Amino acid sequence: MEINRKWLSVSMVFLAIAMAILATTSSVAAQSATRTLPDSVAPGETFEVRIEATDYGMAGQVIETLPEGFSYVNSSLSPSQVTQEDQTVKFTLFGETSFTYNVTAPSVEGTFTFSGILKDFQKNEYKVEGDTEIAVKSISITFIPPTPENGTEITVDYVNVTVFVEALNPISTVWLNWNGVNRTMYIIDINTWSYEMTNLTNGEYSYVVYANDTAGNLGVSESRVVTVNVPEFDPWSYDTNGDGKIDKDEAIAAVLDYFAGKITKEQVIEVILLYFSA
Ligand SMILES: [Ca+2]
Repeated sequence: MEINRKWLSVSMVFLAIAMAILATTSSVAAQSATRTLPDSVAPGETFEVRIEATDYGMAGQVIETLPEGFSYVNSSLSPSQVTQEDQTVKFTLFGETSFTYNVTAPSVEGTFTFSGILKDFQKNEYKVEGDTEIAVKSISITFIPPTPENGTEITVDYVNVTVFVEALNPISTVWLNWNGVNRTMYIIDINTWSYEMTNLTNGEYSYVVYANDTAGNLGVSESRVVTVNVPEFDPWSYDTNGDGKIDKDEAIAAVLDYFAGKITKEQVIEVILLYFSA
C-alpha cells in the first residue's frame, strides 16, 4: 500500500506537468500556416516555397501536397525533419516559425495547385493559407512603368505600354494588341519592350501583350483597361484677367505653353485667332 501511494503521488506530479503543457499549448488559438509561391515559373525551373507557421505548440507538422509533376528537392530544415512519400512532403517543426523548400516544376505548361495542412501538437489540423496557385510558362510578360495601372483614367492622349519579358528560349517578337489591333513593340532594354500609342481620342481602351519565342511558344500578359479623358480645350482659359479679350501677354502665355508641349498647335492658333480678333 505504501509503495502504491508513493507511486500515485509521483504520477500526480507527472500528470500536473502534462496538464500544464497541454494548457499552455492549447490556450493559444492562433495556429496558422501561410505559403508563399512565385506567381509563375518556367518549365523545369527549381524555385523556392516559403512557409510561415505559428503557435503550433511544442512541435508541429506541415504536410504539403505538391501538384502532379512537381518534385521536391530540399529544404532549409535538417533532412531528419523531412519525410517524403510521392507528392506528400512532411516537415516536422520544433520551434521553427518559418522554413523554405525547393521544388522543381514539370516540363509542361499549365496552372497548378498546392495544398497543405498544419498539424499542431494536439494533432488538430489547419489548412495552409496563402498562395495555392502557380503558373508554369515558358514566357512570362509583366507590365512595368510607365504603363498605367489597370483600370486607371489618364488626362493625356497617349499611353506608353512597356513590358518585361522573361523566357527560357530567345524571344522572337513581342506585340501589343490595342483594342484588337496588333502593333510590333520595340526592344528598349534587356528583356524590355515598349510601344507608345498616341493621338488617342477620349474613351476606354483594352490592351494585352503577346510574345513568341524561337521554340514556338506563345506568352500572354494580363489584360488591362485604360480610360483616356483629356479635358476639352478652352481658349478662353487664357483670358486670365477676365476682360473678355485675349490680350498680348495672354497670347504669349499660350505660345509659351505650346513650346513647352502643354498644348497643341491647333490649340495655340485658337488663342492667337482670339487675340487678333480683339
Ligand atoms: Ca484678357
